[in-house]
Amino acid sequence: MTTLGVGLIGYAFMGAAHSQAWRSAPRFFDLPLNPAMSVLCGRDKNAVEQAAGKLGWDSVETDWREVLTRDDVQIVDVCTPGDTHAEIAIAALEAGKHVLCEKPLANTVAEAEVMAAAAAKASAQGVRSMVGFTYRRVPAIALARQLVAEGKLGTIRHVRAQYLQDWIVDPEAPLSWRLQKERAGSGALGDIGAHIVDLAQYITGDRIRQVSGQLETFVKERPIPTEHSGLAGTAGTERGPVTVDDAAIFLARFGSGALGVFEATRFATGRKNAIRIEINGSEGSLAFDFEDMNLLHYYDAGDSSQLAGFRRILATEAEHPYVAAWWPPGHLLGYEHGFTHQVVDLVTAIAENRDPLPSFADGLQVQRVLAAVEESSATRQWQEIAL
Ligand code: SOE
Repeated sequence: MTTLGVGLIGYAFMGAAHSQAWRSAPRFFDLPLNPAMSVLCGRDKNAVEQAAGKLGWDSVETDWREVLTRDDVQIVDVCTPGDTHAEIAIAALEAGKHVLCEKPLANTVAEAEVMAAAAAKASAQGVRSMVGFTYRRVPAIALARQLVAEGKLGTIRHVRAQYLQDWIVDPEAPLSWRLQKERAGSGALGDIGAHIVDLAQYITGDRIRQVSGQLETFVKERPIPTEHSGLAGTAGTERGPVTVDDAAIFLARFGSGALGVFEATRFATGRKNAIRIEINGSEGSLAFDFEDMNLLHYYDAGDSSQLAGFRRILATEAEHPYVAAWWPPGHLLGYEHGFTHQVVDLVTAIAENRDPLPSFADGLQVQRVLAAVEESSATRQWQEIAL
C-alpha cells in the first residue's frame, strides 16, 4: 500500500488532536493509503522534540519551510494560529503537498480568497486541500445531514445554532493568541462561530445570504501571559488590550428563505463546549448538543398525536456514519473521533483522486459570512453575502 508522509505544523491543543487522529485512523479504518507520521514542526526545538516523542512523530523540524522540502512529506497539516494559515498553506500547495488547514481558513476574506485560488490551481495538478471543520464528522451531525437530504424534515423554516464556551469568563484569564486580532482574525466569531456557520450550512445543504449581527468584548484588558499553549496560560503582571470579540450574535436569512439565529460566546458560564443546533422543517425537527454528542433528537411531524414527541437516536449503531469501524452499539464516541474521521475522509479523497470537502472555497464562503457579521455590527445594517 502506498504510504503518504504527514508533516504537522503546530503541537498545542489542535496539534495534539490531529496527532491522535493520524495515529488512530489507519488503526481503526481500512484506509486506501497509509498515512505515516513523518514530522512534527514547531519553533522551540526542545518543546517540539518533547511533543513529537509524546504524540508519536518520527522526527522534528523547527522551520515549516523545511517540512515542504522533505520527500517523506506528501500531506501538510496546518495547526498554527490563523495569521500563518495563508502563507503556510499556499506554499505547501505550491510545493505539491496536499493540505489540511485548521479553521477558520484565514483571518480575512482577502487571505481566504488567495488560498481558495491556490487550492483550485493545485487541484488541477491533483493536489488536494481541505479545511478542518471537524464537527461535520461527528456521527450524529453526519446523520442529521443525511436525514435532511432524504427530505425527512421537509422544507426548512428555522435554524437555531449556538456555540457556547466559558473558558475566559474569568477577567484574569490571560491574553492568549485567540484574544489578539492580528493573530486570530476575530474572537468567538471566527474561532467557534465559524463552526456553527459551517454546520448549519452543511446540515441544511443551504447557504446564508444575509446577516444582521452584534459583537461585544466584555473584558477589554487582560494580563499578558508569560507562557501559553492551547487554551491554557500563565498570567503575567502586565496587561494588554483584548482586540477581538468575546461574543457574537446574529440573525440570518438562508437562500431557501429559512431563518437563522446564531450565538457564539466564550462567556456562557457553565457551558464548556456546547454546540447546539435545532432545525425545524415542515415535516419534522432535529436537535443536537455537542455536550451530549452521541445523541440526535428527531421529531417526525407525521407521527400520530398520541405518539408524537422527540425521539432520542443514539448514533452509535453500525449503520450510522463512521461508527462501524469503532465499538459495539452504545459504546460512545468522543471529541477526538471527529478528527479521526476527518483524516479518513481526507486520505480516502486523495486515494480516489478527488477534492475532499469542506474545500478551501467552502472555507472562503464561511469567511465571507463572518466578515459580513463584523460589518453589520460596525454599521448596524443588514449585510448581503456574495455567492
Ligand atoms: C477554542 O475555542 C476551541 O479549541 C476551538 O478553537 C476549536 O475549534 C473547538 O473544537 C474547541 O474549542
